[in-house]
Amino acid sequence: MNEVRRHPASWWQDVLAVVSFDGGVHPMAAAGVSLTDVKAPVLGATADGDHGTAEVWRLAGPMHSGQRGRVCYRHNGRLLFASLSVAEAEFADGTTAGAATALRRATEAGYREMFDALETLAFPYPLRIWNFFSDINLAAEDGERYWHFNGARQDVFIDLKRSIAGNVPAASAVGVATCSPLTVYCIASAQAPIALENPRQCSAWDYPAQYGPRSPTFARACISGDAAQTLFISGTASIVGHASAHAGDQREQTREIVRNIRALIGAANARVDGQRYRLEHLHYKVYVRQAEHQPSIDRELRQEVGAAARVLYLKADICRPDLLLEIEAVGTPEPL
Ligand code: 3EB
Repeated sequence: MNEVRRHPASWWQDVLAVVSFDGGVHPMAAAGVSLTDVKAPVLGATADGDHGTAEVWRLAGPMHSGQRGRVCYRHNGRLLFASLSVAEAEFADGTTAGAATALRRATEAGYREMFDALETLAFPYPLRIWNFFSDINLAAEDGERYWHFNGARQDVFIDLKRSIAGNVPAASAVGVATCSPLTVYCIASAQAPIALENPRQCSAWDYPAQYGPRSPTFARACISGDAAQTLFISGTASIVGHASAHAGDQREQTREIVRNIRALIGAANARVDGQRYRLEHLHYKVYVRQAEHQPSIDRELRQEVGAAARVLYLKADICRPDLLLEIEAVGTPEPL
């Protein structure tokens, strides 16, 4: 973050968003850019002069910032970044059995506010949504907390007459430390994206009921509908078909994930002219369940993506207990 602080005001004009994962003190609100803070410890980051350990999105400014209820947003007329945090405690009804009910209510409130802001601001299409909440694998009231999150998220999509299969946003949903609020942030557009699925995987909206009574609502990847054709790859796990693969083996899971990401890059390249997205040129974020696995995951990943690729490692829980890591990616196409 020290690197981020050094920039002049002109640099900040082109900053759409900063997401901090290290929990440090960041006196950058002065620059007019609100900071999204996620309580996921950084386990490693590629040395990068501009970004350090934060996630920084830069686009051509000028930017416009504001707040609507809990939602902080900033946009350049083409893309909008929006984020919010909701404390589950706000929705607890006083009984301990409320553990899942409070998460459901917080998720519903958060998603309603988020979509309301996107529609009012005329960026109705979320391209990519990031979700963080605590104790994702914990059993609570007939099912894991992730299942409750899925139910509440899908309820809001249905209620707002949004599609729950096919044209859905790319996403990730991972677990952070106990007592952290639900934090959701997204990148949204005025133009519909091209949603992509992975031929090696069952679509998440078609998962069988063994993974929860309500399916997760996300696409495996999408390409922004504007001229930039930015590729957003959702959190990608070691899942083939609908089944988790290589339980207990983080190296094999990493290799399976790279096969999934290669398949998604293939699907993306089939939708643009030429082989324009390349594994070596994407920016990666890796969620690692057990910190001690990071070095071996990094070795496996580097063999595939190369030493130069930008990779940020965060400690977070993955939504199925048998999954040890999940990898997301973003990239722009090579010039023709
Ligand atoms: C999976 O493929 C792994 O619930 O939004 C990946 C991406 C996963 C997004 C979500 C979950 C989500 O099912 C988990």
